[in-house]
Amino acid sequence: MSTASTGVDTASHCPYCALQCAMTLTRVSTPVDVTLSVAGRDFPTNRGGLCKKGWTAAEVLSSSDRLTEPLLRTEDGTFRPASWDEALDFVAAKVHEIREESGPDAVGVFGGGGLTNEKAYQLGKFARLALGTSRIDYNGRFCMSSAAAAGMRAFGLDRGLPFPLEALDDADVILLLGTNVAETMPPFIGHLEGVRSRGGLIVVDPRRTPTARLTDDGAGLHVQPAPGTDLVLLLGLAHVVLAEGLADLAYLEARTVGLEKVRRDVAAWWPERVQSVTGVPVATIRDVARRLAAADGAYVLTGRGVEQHADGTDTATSAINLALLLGLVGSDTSGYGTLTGQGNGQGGREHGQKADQLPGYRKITDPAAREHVARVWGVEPEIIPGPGVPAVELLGELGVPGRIRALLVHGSNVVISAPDAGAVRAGLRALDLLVVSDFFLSETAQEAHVVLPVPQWAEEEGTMTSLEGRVLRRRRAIDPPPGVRDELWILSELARRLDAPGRFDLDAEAVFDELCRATAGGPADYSGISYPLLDSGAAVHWPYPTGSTGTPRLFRERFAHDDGRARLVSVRPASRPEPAGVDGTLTLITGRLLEHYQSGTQTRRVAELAEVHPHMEAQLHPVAAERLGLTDGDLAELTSPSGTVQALVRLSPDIRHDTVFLPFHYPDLESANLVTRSDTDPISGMPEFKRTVVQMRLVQANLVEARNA
Ligand SMILES: Nc1nc2c(c(=O)[nH]1)N[C@H]1C(S)=C(S)[C@@H](COP(=O)(O)OP(=O)(O)OC[C@H]3O[C@@H](n4cnc5c(=O)[nH]c(N)nc54)[C@H](O)[C@@H]3O)O[C@H]1N2
Ligand SMILES: Nc1nc2c(c(=O)[nH]1)N[C@H]1C(S)=C(S)[C@@H](COP(=O)(O)OP(=O)(O)OC[C@H]3O[C@@H](n4cnc5c(=O)[nH]c(N)nc54)[C@H](O)[C@@H]3O)O[C@H]1N2
Ligand code: SF4
Ligand SMILES: [Mo]
Repeated sequence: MSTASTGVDTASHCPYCALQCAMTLTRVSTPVDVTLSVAGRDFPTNRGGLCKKGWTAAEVLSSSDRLTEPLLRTEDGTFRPASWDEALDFVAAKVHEIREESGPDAVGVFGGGGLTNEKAYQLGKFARLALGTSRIDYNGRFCMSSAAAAGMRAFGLDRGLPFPLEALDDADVILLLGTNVAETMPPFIGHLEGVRSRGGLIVVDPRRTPTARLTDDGAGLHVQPAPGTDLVLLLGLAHVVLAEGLADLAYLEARTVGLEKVRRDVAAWWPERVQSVTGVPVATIRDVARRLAAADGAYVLTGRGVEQHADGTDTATSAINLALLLGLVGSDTSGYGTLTGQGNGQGGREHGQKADQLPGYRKITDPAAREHVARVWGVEPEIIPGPGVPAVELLGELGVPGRIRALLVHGSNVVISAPDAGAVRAGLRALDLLVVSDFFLSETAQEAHVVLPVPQWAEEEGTMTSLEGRVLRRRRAIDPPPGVRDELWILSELARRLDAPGRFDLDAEAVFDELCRATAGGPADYSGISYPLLDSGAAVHWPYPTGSTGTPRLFRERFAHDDGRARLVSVRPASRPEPAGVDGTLTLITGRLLEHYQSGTQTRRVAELAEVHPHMEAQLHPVAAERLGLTDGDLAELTSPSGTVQALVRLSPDIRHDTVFLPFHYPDLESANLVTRSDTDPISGMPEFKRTVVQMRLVQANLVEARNA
């Protein structure tokens, strides 16, 4: 492990989202300590820009409540500090006992899309070899799973953006479906300036978000459908494209299969019918379809707003179908993509922390994949377990007799971020062993029997794969606090104590080299990549087989299916539960605020970010508020069959009358996931985060005034 030296600038990337803005980290030494300062660094994605979270990221390193020693739960329910040996011996003994009594699947692993490629890879290997469990999945299931499943079935490959972000600069039309990039990836909007100047930005969101407002003054169009109706809207757009002869028939003939079935599906969705379901006017539906078809360069991009639904895979599929009908995918000037969310949401879904997956985006059920990976791991293929279950199902098995008795969590705060969070917390409490590795006592760590303190982003080496499939170096710029140990070390020490077969290297570069070998020949092939290549500054986009120069643009000549063709997949709207609006109910949608990241473990600890929205606020239209007898500043509660959550009422004309919005970044009574349900998409396992029917009622009038008085 190298020791950071004073006065040296380190080139790295932001710890948070998948835009992975480039940063320069500079060590600042004072008589009492050494800290880092952050500056934006010129890079094709962020062009020197950072958002507030990036600017303040270094503060989280020196936060006073960093964990610096392992914690063990005592008989009376509190924590006491322990040595690493004691903590790891305890975990290994308990895991061993549970495995002996209940079999290897009684021990589960929950990973995260924020982990480096090296850690994600090692976690998957650890689960299969050291624990022998099939029960591993990760928070990317809550994030990218629907778009990934849709991409796999349409193109045979899932890379969020199959083109570099800079390509958007020259677009004439960009259709943004369910994403609020102005708050979730602020420097991204630099890439929308060109399309706005040409009047071609189209934003589809039930809320008039800061992103939707970028369409004002002739820059484009904001389309405001009822939540959860995007599938129908997209069928309507495809209907107009086919009915008006706007489809690229030569492209469809040469590069796709499945047109006839999709033609039949969309025939039933004429614009008037689509308007009655979505609320989007017929003229707008026709206008959007015609603009997309007429553009020289057109892009269709999806975000969580359309993907986090029980029909998220089909909705993403219908966005892909639209892009294929228009001949956009694989062109040099147009495209389709999904905006990956977490810092390593892309790499995190390639290297084996997913229940059904081996490194290189290989299928765990594929005998050839098992054979290849087993060879790299130095084991027999038979000892690699089969597929496990997706995240929500895995969390549903916690503490259930005959199912999961122990869980290891690396890089997720499920007590806040999983759907039906009350039930998840109860599941964690029913476990015989919960081990959480984190750098803070997150709400999930608070439930643990053992907490293991790990370094943060600027204290360790590794790689991340950004939203454009570009592999980036994360570099160590400062030493971690004494007492913390990195996850490669933790996994290696546990593997040793559990007598695991195979090697568990401590050094990130050695793990990366092994990862590259494990991915050779797989869909996400990293075999030609190395730390020296990344350190040279080369733009490295996977697939990057040995001897190649990488693939900034995918699908130019062929798609990844055996016949080289993309699939138009037939999708039909399922019959859905009654929409909100009856009996005074509202549709709750959940999402993000600019200032907070995910479960808020990190950003709630930065004063400058926390003070902007100290409490959860429910965005509500004045018309809905009047109907419910609520006004601005009231404390209200929202209730669903899952539970109840409290929020301050914030009146806003920027949301539909039938809809209420909550951010999910807060703990305790303000945790939005207390009311979301654990229903999932049958294909991807994605929870329905963006469509919960709720009742809303007053708890206390004028709380804000009362607080300020
Ligand atoms: N500030 C901040 N930035 C982040 C994150 C963060 O936590 N905070 N997290 C990162 C991660 S992991 C992710 S996944 C991304 C997510 O990035 P986004 O997808 O941009 O984020 P969300 O706020 O979840 O949802 C986007 C929009 O979807 C809309 N929406 C809700 N329901 C529907 C619907 O039915 N149809 C349509 N068309 N729209 C709908 C919401 O109103 C919201 O404005 O952000 C990344 N960046
Ligand atoms: N209602 C609702 N719920 C949602 C969503 C929504 O839109 N609405 N969005 C979903 C989405 S898209 C996502 S991605 C999830 C994210 O939700 P979570 O999975 O909870 O993500 P984070 O808050 O990033 O949690 C990361 C935790 O790991 C810690 N951590 C960070 N880096 C590391 C590391 O390298 N190692 C270890 N061991 N720990 C680390 C952090 O301190 C934090 O406690 O939330 C999902 N939940
Ligand atoms: S946009 Fe994302 S990567 Fe860039 S500074 Fe903000 S949080 Fe970090
Ligand atoms: Mo995400």
